Amino acid sequence: RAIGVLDSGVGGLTVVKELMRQLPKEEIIYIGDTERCPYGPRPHDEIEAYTWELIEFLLKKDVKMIVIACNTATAVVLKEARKRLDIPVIGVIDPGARAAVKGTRNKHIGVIGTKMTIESGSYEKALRHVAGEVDVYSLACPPFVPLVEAGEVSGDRVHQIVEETLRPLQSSEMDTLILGCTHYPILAPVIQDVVGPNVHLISSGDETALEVAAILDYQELENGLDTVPSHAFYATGDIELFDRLASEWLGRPVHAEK
Ligand code: DGN
Repeated sequence: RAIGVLDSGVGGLTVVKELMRQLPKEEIIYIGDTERCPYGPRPHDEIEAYTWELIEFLLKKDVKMIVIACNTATAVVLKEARKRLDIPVIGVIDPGARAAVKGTRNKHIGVIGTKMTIESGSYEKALRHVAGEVDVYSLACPPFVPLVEAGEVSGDRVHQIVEETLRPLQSSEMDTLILGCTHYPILAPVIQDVVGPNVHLISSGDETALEVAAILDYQELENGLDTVPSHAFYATGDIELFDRLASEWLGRPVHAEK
């Protein structure tokens, strides 16, 4: 049985990439709701309803575990999904917070994400839970997801938008910045350029994949793979655009189904 992964669009592929790297034997079924992306600015109830539709879709595919590879959906649905489903459900917020706490030296941590994620205060809660006293600087970055969904991730215009959006964090003392939206790692080179080399960027994919491996009790490969798992990708919007972005990001050809 496969691991089911969902996101509001292509952002969850940053988690998929880590899953493929750390758990190469596992088959993945991915659904990206590109048609209705972004979720971030939507009302709570709408995000909840849409996320449940994605979960139902994955359950019909008989997945053995669900990874909510979207911070926004994690903030809204994770708790309830854990209660209702009888398979493991993993979110990306706790893993992201853990990775940040491991990485920070001065305990000044920045968090960027969608409006919903930032307003939910989920990262503050998770960070304080793991680390006790920390200084947290949170900022919603609404322009970022549409850039990534459009495949516009480098160049002067993007640099300028990222710089303007991140300006409120300039005066902070953060040494670590959580990319609290799974779309943002795709913009990481530009974000790193803007915040400078002394700020350590955290993507939740790495730590999330570790958690998945622990739950599945995943055994490292000794002699490589006999058979390569066949992954399946689904998107609700433009398939050609999804295939292009997914193939580029994952470094292998992706042919999604509508
Ligand atoms: N990738 C989603 C997240 O991590 O929050 C957000 C994308 C969106 O719908 N705005």
